[in-house]
Amino acid sequence: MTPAGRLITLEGSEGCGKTTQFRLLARHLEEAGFRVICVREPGGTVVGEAVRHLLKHSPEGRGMCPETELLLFAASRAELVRKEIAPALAQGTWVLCDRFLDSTTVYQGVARGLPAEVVAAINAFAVGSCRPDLTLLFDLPVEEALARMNRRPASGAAHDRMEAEPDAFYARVRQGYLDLAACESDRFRVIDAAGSPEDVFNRVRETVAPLLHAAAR
Ligand code: T5A
Repeated sequence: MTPAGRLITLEGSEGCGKTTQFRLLARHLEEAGFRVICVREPGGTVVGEAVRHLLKHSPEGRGMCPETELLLFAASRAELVRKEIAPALAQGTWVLCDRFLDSTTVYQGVARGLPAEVVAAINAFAVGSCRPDLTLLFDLPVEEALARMNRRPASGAAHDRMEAEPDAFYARVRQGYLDLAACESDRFRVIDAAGSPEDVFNRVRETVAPLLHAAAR
């Protein structure tokens, strides 16, 4: 029987550098001999990319209510799990996912203030039995993360709907993640995201080493 793959999710506030680390980690896993697919949320499927556009960029998405936002993120995730993540894991492929259900717990639950039990129930419906084996939380002070976001190359510099919140929103996101990581410390590893991309990746490499060694045995 093919050993199941592993699902590693990367989380953190905007500008924390997780997408940069996501690419470095994918290369590291491939060099270590693992089959890997990389997906992102919202998105990663035809339906999911259309939902992403509506959530982030489309003028029609402006002013949507938090409940709608929650359901759209969950819809994108339900599609991604069934079309990409679960089939890949079943074939022994490792899956790296740039954001997953913890983003909803923190952004829509903690930061937008939707009831935690509703968010948990919708998350559970969206993912079924598909849960991350490991979640890397990239933690950075809000001011530094926003400064990185503002230094992005011109092509990506325009702020989308989700990036136009007041600083207090991102402070709630940061604290929400740290609280969640403390509650689910078996699954979460908090990575200090300060320093150069290489410095941060050295921390990532050390953090994932036990999972890689266990899988290679
Ligand atoms: N969302 C998502 C919800 O509200 N609920 C949900 O359920 C889900 C799934 C997604 C948005 O949707 C929200 C959260 C988000 O608002 P997205 O476009 O996918 O939006 O954006 P983010 O995931 O937020 O990603 P970003 O690209 O904004 O930030 P990253 O991935 O944290 O950072 P990265 O790697 O792109 O780096 C940002 C900039 O910093 C530089 C990079 O070169 C880049 O310019 N950088 C560094 N600079 C200095 N030192 C380092 N170590 C650096 N690392 C990267």
